[in-house]
Parts: sequence; C-alpha cells; structure tokens
Amino acid sequence: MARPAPFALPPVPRPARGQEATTETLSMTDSASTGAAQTRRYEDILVVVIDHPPVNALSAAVRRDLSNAIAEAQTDTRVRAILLMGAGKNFIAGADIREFGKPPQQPLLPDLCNQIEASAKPVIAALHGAALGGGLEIAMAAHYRVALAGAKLGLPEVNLGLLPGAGGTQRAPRLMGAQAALDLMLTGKHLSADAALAAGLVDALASEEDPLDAGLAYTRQLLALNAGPRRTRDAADALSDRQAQLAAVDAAAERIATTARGLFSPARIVQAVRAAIEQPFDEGLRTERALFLQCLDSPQRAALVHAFFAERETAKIPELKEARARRLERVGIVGGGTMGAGIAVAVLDAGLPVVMVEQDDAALARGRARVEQVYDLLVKKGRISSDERAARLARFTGATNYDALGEADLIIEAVFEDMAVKQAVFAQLDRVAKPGAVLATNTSYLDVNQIAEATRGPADVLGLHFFSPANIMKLLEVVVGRHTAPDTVATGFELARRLRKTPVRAGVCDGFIGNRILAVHRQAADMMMEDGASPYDIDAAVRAFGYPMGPYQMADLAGGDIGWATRKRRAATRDPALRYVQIPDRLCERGWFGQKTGRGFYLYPDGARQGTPDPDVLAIIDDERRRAGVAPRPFTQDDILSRYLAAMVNEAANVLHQGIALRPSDIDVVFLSGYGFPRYRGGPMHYADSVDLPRILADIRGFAAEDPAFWKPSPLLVALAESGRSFGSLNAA
Ligand code: 3H9
Repeated sequence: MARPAPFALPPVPRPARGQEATTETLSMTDSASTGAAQTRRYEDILVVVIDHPPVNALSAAVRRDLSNAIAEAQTDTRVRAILLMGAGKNFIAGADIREFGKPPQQPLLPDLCNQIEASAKPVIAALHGAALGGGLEIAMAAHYRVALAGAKLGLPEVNLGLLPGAGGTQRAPRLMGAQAALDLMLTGKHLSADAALAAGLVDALASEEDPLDAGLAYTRQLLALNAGPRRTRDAADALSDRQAQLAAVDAAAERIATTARGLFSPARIVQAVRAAIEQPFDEGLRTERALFLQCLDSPQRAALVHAFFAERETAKIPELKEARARRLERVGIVGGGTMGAGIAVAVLDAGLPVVMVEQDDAALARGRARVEQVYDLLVKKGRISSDERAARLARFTGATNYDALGEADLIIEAVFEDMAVKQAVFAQLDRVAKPGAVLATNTSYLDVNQIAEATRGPADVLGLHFFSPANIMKLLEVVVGRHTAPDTVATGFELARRLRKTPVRAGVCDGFIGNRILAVHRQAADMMMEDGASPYDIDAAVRAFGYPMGPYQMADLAGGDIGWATRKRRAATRDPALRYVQIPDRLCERGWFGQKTGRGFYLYPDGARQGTPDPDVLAIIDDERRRAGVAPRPFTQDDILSRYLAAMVNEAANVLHQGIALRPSDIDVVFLSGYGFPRYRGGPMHYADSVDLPRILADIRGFAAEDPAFWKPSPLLVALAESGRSFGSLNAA
C-alpha cells in the first residue's frame, strides 16, 4: 500500500560534484569531541555523519551528539536543511543492543526521534547499508528519505524480543499502512531500496553510490522546491481507511496466535499498531513506550539478545588468532547419500565447484539425482529460476575414482558411519589429495583422531559435522582433533562463512557437543518412558517448552535405525551400572524405524508426515515395564521437563568442563541452531542460569536417590552452584 507523498518529488539528478566548494567544518559542542556524530556544513546544508563503528548503533554518545547537532542547527542561520547519514558501510543498525538491561541514559531514543521530527528546518536521511530498528526509526522521524541501492531497511526488533520503541510502531503505519508495517515488524525481514520505495517508506532512490553525494543532491532538490519540514506524525493518507486498517490488525492478531507460539513481543507489536490507528499520535507513543518497556523487561528479550551475541561469538576461537584459512576454491565430497548430496548442494549454493566421488556409476547416479531433486524442488517452489538451477549444477561433477579429487582444496567425507569404512576412505584421500588439502570427516560421533591416523598428515584432518538437511541447517560443528593444525581449523571456519553457516568449535569425544548431550537427555526420556510416561506425554511436554517437536518425533524423523546402530556399537563398552532401556530396540527389531517405514513411535499411515499415537507401541512399552520389573507411575509435564532439562544441563556442564566446548554460549548456539531448542529461552546454558543453578543441582541430587549411576552431578555444575556463579560468568571470562 504505497502512500502518495504529500507533494510530488522529482527524480534525483546525478550529483553535481564540486558544488560543495564552500565546505566549512563547524565547531562542535564539547560532546562532539567523541566524534560519534560529526557535523560539516556544505553551503546551507548541515551534514551530520553518524560515526560509531562497527555498525553505527545508537549508543548514548551517538544519541547525545546527534541531539546536540540538531539543536545547534535550529539556531544557526547559515543552515537551511539537515542531512543525516552514516559513516562506513551502514546508515544505522539500530539501538545499541549492548545497552539493554543497563540504566537508560539521556537522551532516550524516542525523545531524539521526536526532536528530529520537530525540527523547524527540513531533516533528510540518506540511507545506505543497514537502516534497521532504531536506525529506521530515526529515518522515519526525519522529514524526507532517500535510499541508495543495496540499502536494507527493516524493523527487526521482534528477533530480539522487542518492538520498535522509538516511534516506529506509530510512524511506520502512517507511512506504509498497517498491513505492510505489521509485516515488516512481525517478520523482522529487510526491504530493499526498491521495495521500500514501493511501500512508501522512502521518497526517492538515489543513483549515486556515495551517501553524501546522494544526500546532498536530494537535499538541494528539496531546497530548490522550498520544501519545509514534512512530519510523519501528521501523515494521514495511509491510515485514512480506518476499517481496512483495523481489519489488517485483526488479521495479524489472528495469524500470530499460531505463528508466534510462545513469543511475547508479537502480540505487543500488534497492540501498538492498533494504537497507531485508534489513538492520537502522542497517546500512541505513550502506548508504544509502555509496551516496549514490558518487552524490555521480559526474560525473552534477555534470551534473544543473548542468542544474537552468542551466534557472533562462536567465530572467536584461538586458532583464528594465529592462523589464516588455506586456499578454498574447489571442494571434493566422498559419498552421495543424503548427507553427501546435502553438503554438495550447500557448497554449490555458495558458488564453489564440487567433485563428488562414489564407488560405482549407479551410486554416483543416485547421488547426482539427490542433488538434482533438491534443485528441482527449489525451481518448483519458485525459489530459483531454471537458469540458476543449471548454473549451480554446471559446477557439479561426479567421478568413481578417487584421483578426481586431486585438485580439491577441501575434501569432505560423508560415507557410512563406521570406523573401518572411514579409515579406508581416509587412506585413499591421503594417497590422492594434493599437499595442503584439508581432509574433513562428516562423522556425527566417531573419533576424529582415530580417523586421522589413517593418513600421514593428521594436521590436515578435522571434523565438519553438518546437520541434516545439510543445505538448510545452519549449524556446523568444526571438530578439532589432537593434531589438527590451526590453519586447518581456520579453513573449516572459512567454509562455514562461505556457506553462511554458524560454525561452533568442538573437541573430540563421542558425539562432540550436540549429539553427546542429546544422547544423555534422550536417555533420561527413555527412563521416564519405562517408568510410566508415554512417548506422547514426553513429546507434548517438550513441545510445550517450545521445541517444534519432541524427542520421539525427532527420532522417527531421523530414522530409528541410526540410533540403533550407535547403541549396538556402544554395547560392548557401555557402563554396566547404567540402566539400559530396551524399548527403542524392540521397535527397531520389528523394522519400525519411523516415518520412512510408516511406523516408529508413531504411526504414519499412507506416508503421512504427522504421526498418530500407536496403541501397539504402548503395549510394547507395557511389556518392557513388566520385563524390567518397573511399576509405572504418573509424570506431570513439570516432572518430565525438569528431568529432561536437568540431564541436558548436567551433560553440557561436563562438555564444558572437559573443554569439548569453548564457552557456554557455544553450547547454546549448538542447541538453538541444530536441535530446535526454543530461541526465546536462549539455549540450555542461558536457560539454566535463568532457572538458577542451585535449583537444578538440587533436582539432580534428588533424582540421584533413585539412580545414582545416571544422575551424577557434573563437577562444574557443583562448583558454579556452590559458589553462586552462573554459566554466563564463564562466557565473559
Ligand atoms: C532497536 O533498535 C530498538 C529500538 O526500536 C527502540 C529503542 C528504544 N548494537 O552481525 P555482524 C555488532 S533494537 C550493538 O557480525 P554483519 C555485532 O555484535 C536493534 N552491536 O555484521 C558485531 O560485533 P562483534 C535493532 C551491534 O555485517 C558487529 O556489530 N537492530 C548491533 O554480518 C558486526 O555485526 C537489529 O536488530 C547493535 N544494534 O551484519 C540489527 N548490531 O564484531 C542487528 C550489530 O564484536 N544487527 N552489532 O562481534 C544486524 O542485523 C547485523 O549486525 C547487521 C550487520 C545486518 C547490521
């Protein structure tokens, strides 16, 4: 719903370079010495450059300098217009997220936006790079907006558990209409410059590449038209059809009831936009402020901000301080199964060529077909064009001979999960790989050191544990072996960057970070199942916590045979003191491997994707209880969750204690991006801190009374809980 501008704005001409002949640097107030917002006058235009690396976030210093610059310009008779722009790659990426939770400092962002809007002289914002959150709110408070190609405009506060709290919920609907504004705020998605123009969010597109040129040219044009301040608060057109606007709000309220399950801020966003329609502007701002403060205080905001920073921390690893990635231009993949094909697609999508090696022509044809199937589906869904499909597949070649891998800079092995098979592959890779090539195994559990022993250069070997489907899942565990060289590790991280994945450094152990911890809390779930909870009760409890699916739904999706093979492998070394629940084996013995076989813990009649509870499974569980001599007892949802999560947190503490993970926040990222842990709870470590560690420790000690072999408190958990510290304190360390 594009809003016509109150008066037509002619297209922006090319910049008249050299017009800025009378450039004069203005003296700044004391606060300007911080340099967070520098001012320069170009004839009668005051240019205010927000300069606060890395992304010009609106810290207290930026707000103060900006406010001073606007105030000074009001009384400076030489200034007819004020141009706002960002230094570096972005306009402004939003409020300074690091300030949330600290005492607020003046001037507050909403007040600054109001000050900008109230300016008696026209304020123009030239937008390039990120104009997000509070950055876009500043722009909407300005009187005119020009966007450069490549600008990204958005109100992504919802991703941080917030709502746009500096007038964004009141100004965006006045510019774009309620529906488009709600869409922007509820999805957090970014709009391109073109889309923002079409939506009414900006007034003009610039053809210049430089924001200063673009902003000056546009401002001069406005001055030539004698354009005065044009305040968004007074814009009425987009909201004129009140009934239609309220209908859009009602529709959004209905939609989020299902799509934003468990989230706090979306409903507040909808409420605030309703206020934009129903209340006068200043009252609407007060409503927005009250709702914003509710969000700011919510534990979800703290968890989501934690997740934001945690994801950016994972790439800060010791190896990257001492080494750089090796050359990474050609990738080889051994194995064309589901994982191999998924990895191939991920690499092709990143623009790199792939050579896939399979043992014979038939297996290679199947591998290629899997890759093609993914692209066929993307074309069918309209995500890529058939030309794009052809271009990506043109980078794919196949071979049945290892020699074809001789040119590869990185070779990823994705064959059957068996040590002897993997070692045989690595012996071949050792033979054909060029010197300096990085050799990676996509194993989910196996010992990377032992795999590396099959080569003469274990410094070149690491684990790259992708998650299925590998072209979609963001997580990549980069497993560092005993001899892995720092530049090999750096190459793993570089691959993740190119593939736009989230890399997490892991040490070697059975299952690394994610699968090792998963195995333990899945064991806790199995014990509850034998003790009286049905798999359906357990799944329901885990879903109620916020996971998209429970552990038995996940097992059915992944295929029960995979876990069964692992259990058989571990049988010989399993601690005899540990209880072993045989129910999953009973299902596997019947060939009930989950969705792919039509039944597992659930029934999937006629290829259904959604399972239904199976009375036969409940009967098998009853038989197993009798066999094990267990008298079933009831479990409430809280009982289930406290055991499930305590087992997860305890094993995570062991993983940290043993140095398998570098920091607690890395474990959070693994569970958020690979295992469906609800993001608004921040990950298991953040969640444990929010529950309180002594309480979790007390739970574990209580459960240990029944089963001391399983419920052994982790030494790290004990140390933290007894010294009043949190996992979070180790992140900062
Ligand atoms: C808001 O605005 C609330 C208001 O409505 C109301 C207030 C009253 N603050 O992502 P990158 C850091 S809420 C502080 O790796 P890229 C980031 O941690 C805000 N720091 O780069 C990293 O630091 P380090 C709404 C920030 O090029 C570095 O910058 N805005 C902020 O891939 C580089 O970041 C958002 O939610 C910030 N706002 O992507 C936008 N943003 O190097 C959040 C980034 O120490 N930001 N940092 O690890 C983004 O989406 C991306 O950072 C951006 C750049 C697209 C801008």
